[in-house]
Amino acid sequence: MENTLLLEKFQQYVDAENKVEAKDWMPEGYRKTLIRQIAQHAHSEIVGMLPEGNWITRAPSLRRKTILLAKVQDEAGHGLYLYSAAETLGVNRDQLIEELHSGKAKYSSIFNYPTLSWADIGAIGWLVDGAAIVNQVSLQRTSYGPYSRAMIRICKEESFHQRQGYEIMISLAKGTEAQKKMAQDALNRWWWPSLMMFGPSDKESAHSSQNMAWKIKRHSNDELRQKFVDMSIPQIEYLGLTVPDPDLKWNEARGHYDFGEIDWTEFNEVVKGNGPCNKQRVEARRKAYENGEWVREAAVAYAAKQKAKEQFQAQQAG
Ligand code: BYC
Repeated sequence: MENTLLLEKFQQYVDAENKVEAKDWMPEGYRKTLIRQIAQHAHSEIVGMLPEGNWITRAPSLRRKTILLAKVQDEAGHGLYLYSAAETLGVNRDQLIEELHSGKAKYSSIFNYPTLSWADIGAIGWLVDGAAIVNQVSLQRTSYGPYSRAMIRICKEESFHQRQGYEIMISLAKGTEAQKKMAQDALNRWWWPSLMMFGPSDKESAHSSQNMAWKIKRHSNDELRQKFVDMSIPQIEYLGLTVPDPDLKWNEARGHYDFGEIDWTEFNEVVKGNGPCNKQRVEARRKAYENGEWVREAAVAYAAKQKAKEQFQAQQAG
């Protein structure tokens, strides 16, 4: 049982908009939920490299290829900052990776859908990174210092990702009839899964109320989802594409778009591991990890050699 006084003091500290740092006292629940969320976020960045990585060899021009390569590489970097942020909470990175490979750890549902055409790369940059930014801009103000600082850095890169995706969509939507069709097909397939990225509705969200009280989350899942819809509709109109939602309409009284019901059965199935690509994604990560064994061994051996060399030099000097 945690000391009530400590809990109250912690709450006051967070309420005053102070950042919690790694060495500060924190409630066990705060630590646990942060490890859960940051690890899921790190895994999402790493697994998220796969659907786009699938198109690096087939990008339609050298310019598109170099941009896509840089973007996928950025996602790896985001994963690494986030694993480091999780480690500040006392968890071991190998354990987190093992949980991803065993299927125990979650990662964003969005990465369990296939990339069937080049237009999907545009739709991912525009919608998936776009949804991620809406969520992550809000997380820049999260109460845990290392997570908040990682988010500030990540958001800068994500906004470039979003623009390059939208630029692909503009080229396709303003291109030939066949290209416009590809763009519409990509929007049709990525729209609903992008809305699902924000998580279950506020009524169903298990962690929201405690996480909002601790200021880990600054806005609810539904608030952020609404923001994303409101932001995306004018962008879709500019492209001359159609939103795949017959119930979408502007609500003057609310000052927001109303939109149709998300298929929560599909969302739950994908989160449970039964989406179109879940097995293939985890398998690809597991294989990549096994193939990288020699690199890890070499890095550890090199670090040990350097340390021994430094010790020897220090002895000589002393
Ligand atoms: N998919 O109580 P809730 C990127 C889980 S990657 C799967 O609302 P919470 C990019 C949730 O974890 C960006 N699972 O939870 C990379 C919880 O499960 P557990 C990824 C989901 O934490 C490459 C349960 O459902 N962004 O940018 O309060 C290329 C109940 O949910 C999902 C992040 O990870 C989902 N969509 O809120 C391109 C953002 N939604 O642990 C782009 C950081 C929910 O109880 N994470 N679940 O078993 C968050 O902000 C929050 O964790 C969430 C969920 C809003 C996602």
